[in-house]
Amino acid sequence: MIKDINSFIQYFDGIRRRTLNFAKAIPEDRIDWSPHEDAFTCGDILRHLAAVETITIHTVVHDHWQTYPGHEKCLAGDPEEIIHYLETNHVDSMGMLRMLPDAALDLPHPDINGRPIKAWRLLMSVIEHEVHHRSQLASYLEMMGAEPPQIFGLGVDDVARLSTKLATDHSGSTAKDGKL
Ligand code: NI
Repeated sequence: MIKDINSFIQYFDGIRRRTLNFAKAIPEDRIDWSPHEDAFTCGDILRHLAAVETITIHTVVHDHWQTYPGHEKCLAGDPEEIIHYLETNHVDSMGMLRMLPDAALDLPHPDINGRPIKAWRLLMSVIEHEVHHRSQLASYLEMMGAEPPQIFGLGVDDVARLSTKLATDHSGSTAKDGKL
């Protein structure tokens, strides 16, 4: 459970920074690429993230939903514009959110189906939504033959090597201390 607004904003800032790393990995001439004609393009995915952030944070701040602003190319077309669009939407949304007291996290608001949901859960749904679409973008990058970034700068080989080192260090120290 999220207990204060600033912790959420810091958490979301990290999530968004990593989303932008994926956005920057899209080759410039593939921004309108999609795996089939009914699917989101890369650009659509990124504009959709900005749209969902905007309307959900608006709901948490103002207790009612705005109309979905769309994800069409006319909103931001080339990669640089799209990144700017995401960044400015995020700054505006987090600016509004920062005005709320921490106690607002426990207040109920309507979810997108009109059922009550606490603000902190609505905020976490923005994160889950973003991670879902970031993974979609990673799949797109693989499909088009581009290299998706490592999420925390680590490949699976690094995780295996580092975890082995920590596991070994840990077993050494517990044996020395005589504790489990
Ligand atoms: Ni979505």
